[in-house]
Amino acid sequence: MLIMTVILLAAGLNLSAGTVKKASFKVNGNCGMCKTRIEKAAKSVTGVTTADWNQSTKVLAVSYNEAKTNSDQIQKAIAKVGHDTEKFKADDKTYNALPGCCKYRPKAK
Ligand SMILES: [Cu+2]
Repeated sequence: MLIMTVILLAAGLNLSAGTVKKASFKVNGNCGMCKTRIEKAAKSVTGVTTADWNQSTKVLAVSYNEAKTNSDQIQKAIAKVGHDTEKFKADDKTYNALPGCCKYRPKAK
């Protein structure tokens, strides 16, 4: 009986531990400050273990615990700090508050 309980417990723990998933998607930005901001926002999401934004390709590579978060949640967190991603746009107010060097959208005439 005790052994059964231990086995069930172990199986349960295994499920909740989840598996690590990797994803990469485009995130708009310009400079080193953007890189810091983007990676910080991604890593602030619970379950994200690594985040690396490539300044020349604009691609963010992340790895995260599938049981805790997903690609959409990470992209939303990044849009929230002012950076447009493949699926989510930053709101204009947040975007306009970014430092000049970080403004990646084409200027409206
Ligand atoms: Cu920047």
